[in-house]
Amino acid sequence: PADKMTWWKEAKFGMFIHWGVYAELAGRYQGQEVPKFGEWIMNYAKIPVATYQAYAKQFNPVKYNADAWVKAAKDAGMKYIIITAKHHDGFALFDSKVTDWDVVDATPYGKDLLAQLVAACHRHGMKIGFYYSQSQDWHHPGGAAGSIGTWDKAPKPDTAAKDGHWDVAQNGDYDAYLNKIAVPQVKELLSRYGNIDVLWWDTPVRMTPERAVHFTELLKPYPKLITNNRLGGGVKGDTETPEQFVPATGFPGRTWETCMTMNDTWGFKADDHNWKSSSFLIRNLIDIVSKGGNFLLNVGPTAQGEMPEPSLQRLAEVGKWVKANAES
Ligand code: JFZ
Repeated sequence: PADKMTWWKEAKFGMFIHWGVYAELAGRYQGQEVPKFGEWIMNYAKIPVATYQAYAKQFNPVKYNADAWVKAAKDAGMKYIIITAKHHDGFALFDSKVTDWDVVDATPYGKDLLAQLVAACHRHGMKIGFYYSQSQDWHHPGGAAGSIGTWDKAPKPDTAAKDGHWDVAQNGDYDAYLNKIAVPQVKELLSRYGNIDVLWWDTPVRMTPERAVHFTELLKPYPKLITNNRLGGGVKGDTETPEQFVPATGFPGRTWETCMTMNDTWGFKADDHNWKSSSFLIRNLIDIVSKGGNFLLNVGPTAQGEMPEPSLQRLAEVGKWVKANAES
């Protein structure tokens, strides 16, 4: 329906959450800090699938409290949350029936993390969306087997890797991966938890119109679902997604959302202390909203299930400003 964007445009401010097994590594591998994004550590450090998988046995976020997360977002003035249901490492934060590479089957924690967050959002009137990495999956065979992929051009010479994969376990057929993992998982995500407001695709590598249609078919029963522009295969989606910057003039006539991290990583890194100031984040929010966009601000929780203290502090400070200046 034409008015499905109404709540989204009024929302203006949302929380991005990048969370998964990479939080257990916290940006370090074999005693070394691995540069750049924490959620990319498996790829950057060329960690074999089996080695990475073993970290899940330690992933036990017993301090996770979905109500507390929703409250932190709400107090910041945020109206929606987008959480990584599955990032590029292929690890599902929900109880997927098509793989054991998920929080219920592969970790001592053993409970569906998304179910708790969706329930808390529904309880507190917070909109909820799922980020889903449809094209990149470094765990499931075929999901990393890029021959024309653009995300990894530096394979290790001593493995069977082509660009895009570094472990023979990642060999396989991309279409088989899409059919066996990605498409069924998106179906699970949309059908299982009651109303889901947003589906946030990412890195549309090797997506063609023929492949994308398998996903767009799944969305048809959910006419109010909002999707971003990163499915690929020529699918426009509902929102533009400038990343880490505010477009000078916005995107006149289009709905758009700047996503940004508070430091230099999306997933938790113990060694990233390069936090943006609260006043910067507030000015950024004003800048974006004045140009008609939304601000999706990221938090990367720890493997114990807590939001880092510097993130909570910034959320509280931004919320104080919102409460005093921007809420009627
Ligand atoms: C992607 C992911 O690879 C990353 O881990 C994170 O989830 C982020 C939100 O999205 O990274 C991107 C995607 C798009 C651009 C840059 C990084 N871009 O358009 O410049």
